[in-house]
Amino acid sequence: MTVTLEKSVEDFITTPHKLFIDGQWVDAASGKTFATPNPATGQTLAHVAEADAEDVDRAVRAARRAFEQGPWSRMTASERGRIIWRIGDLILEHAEELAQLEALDNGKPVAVARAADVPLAADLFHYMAGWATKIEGNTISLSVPYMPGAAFHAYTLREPVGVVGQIIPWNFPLLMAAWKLGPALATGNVVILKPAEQTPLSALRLAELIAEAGMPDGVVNVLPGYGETAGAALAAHDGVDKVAFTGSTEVGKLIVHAAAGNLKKVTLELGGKSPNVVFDDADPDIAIQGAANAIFFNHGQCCVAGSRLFVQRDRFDQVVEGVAEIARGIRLGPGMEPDTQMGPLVSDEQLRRVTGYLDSGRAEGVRTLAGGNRHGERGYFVQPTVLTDVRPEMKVVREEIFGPVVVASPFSDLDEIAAQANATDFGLGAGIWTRDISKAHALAGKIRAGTVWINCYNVFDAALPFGGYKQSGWGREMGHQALDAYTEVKSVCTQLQT
Ligand code: TXE
Repeated sequence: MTVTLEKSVEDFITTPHKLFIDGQWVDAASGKTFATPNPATGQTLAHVAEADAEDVDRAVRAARRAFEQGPWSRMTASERGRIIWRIGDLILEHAEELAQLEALDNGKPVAVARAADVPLAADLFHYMAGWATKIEGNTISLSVPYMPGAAFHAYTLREPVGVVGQIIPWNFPLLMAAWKLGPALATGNVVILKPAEQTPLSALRLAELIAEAGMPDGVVNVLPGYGETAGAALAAHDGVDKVAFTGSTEVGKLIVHAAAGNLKKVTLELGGKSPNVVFDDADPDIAIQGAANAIFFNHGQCCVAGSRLFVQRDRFDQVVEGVAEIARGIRLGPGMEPDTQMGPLVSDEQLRRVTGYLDSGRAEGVRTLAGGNRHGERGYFVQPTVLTDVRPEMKVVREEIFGPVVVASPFSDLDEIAAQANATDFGLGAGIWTRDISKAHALAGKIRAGTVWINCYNVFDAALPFGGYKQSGWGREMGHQALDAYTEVKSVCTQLQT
């Protein structure tokens, strides 16, 4: 049985998909389009206009006009906040349609998109709408040593950075668009958003909703296209003041190089190899379910996936076997089937990448407790996989796999596990499972990662900052911390003539 496709989804998929520039739907300057496949079947779902450097240039000019001369630049903060709030409302009004688009284009189960992606995206806009009226500077008292007796009135202003390029990945297409757009708009910036080439559809539908919410032309521009062309042009463009990127660490480094031309501001949310630590005093049932959820949620295609499972020695066999049992029982299928628990990976490329890691693990001598192979021959499915007998130098232990594959190792005590947890180039997330609060917080303090979950995992909230230490990135998304990356601080200093 398949979920009945909403009429609006059918209509949307079959209409031509163009670029959204300056409030208009336009063809790519080159006239080119690209196909976005349904990962459950490998068949083409839709053709989408393919942006290139020339389109990026057009969008940057439109965004600059909107920033400097358009109604957006004259709007009060509360008017801006109301539009952003309305975007959140429209996402909820079209929740089923957006969930189905995500399931079709990305492959995730529609139930997951309904429960997580869509409401989280709406929440993000609602949360950020509230911040629009709360962007404040400070007053500062000065005591300038070489100007004795002089009196000053000094204050800071928080101003938008300007034209922002945002490049997002395919694992949570709508939600990543929300994470990026929300804080940028709340602080008065204008945006050129490039969705991932694998999953452009929900961002295009979001652009329609943003226009319906009353957003002035040119404030949000959406340019589907490839990374090496449209993405690279956006990251390098001299008319762009800031670039915000979520994706691989490898491309993150290219973004930094590209941004150096005009020293645009850069924020990065990159890969991870997050440790998930189960102590022997943890409730085993809760920890087993938690460890499985940490790696298998979204098919392991989460930058924060709990992909390195560490279990204290006495409980190792029990916990790891428990996770393997869950893995063996997960129902794989197309995202649009209601009882699917895990869908396909997003693309043929990801299928090859993940199965390549499984081959490399086998060649290096790992033991496969569950899964270990591609599932079926149609679509991009991979079996949920649990690997043991791993060594720190193995590729499957060091590198981000970005699929439903966890490597499990035993540990003895807190000092040992802190060192093991930190033995990675990444620092995005971590999990700790224990009933001992002192131990939990002691370890939380030692782990070099942007988020530490205790007795839970994959808990996201618009108010909770998210981002990486080390090679997992620069800056934070969500929470009020996200606003810092989208504002410049201006100091204004007046000498009082008294
Ligand atoms: O990522 P890319 P890919 C990791 C994960 C995955 C691997 C490869 O390990 O297996 O990356 O995935 C755009 N200039 N993550 O190849 O290439 C691209 O079009 C500017 C972790 O899909 O980094 C897309 O919009 N932009 C991650 C975005 O970058 C470029 C989420 C991400 O694509 C570009 C996704 C370039 N030169 C993958 N090249 C996370 N942190 O959540 C590509 N892009």
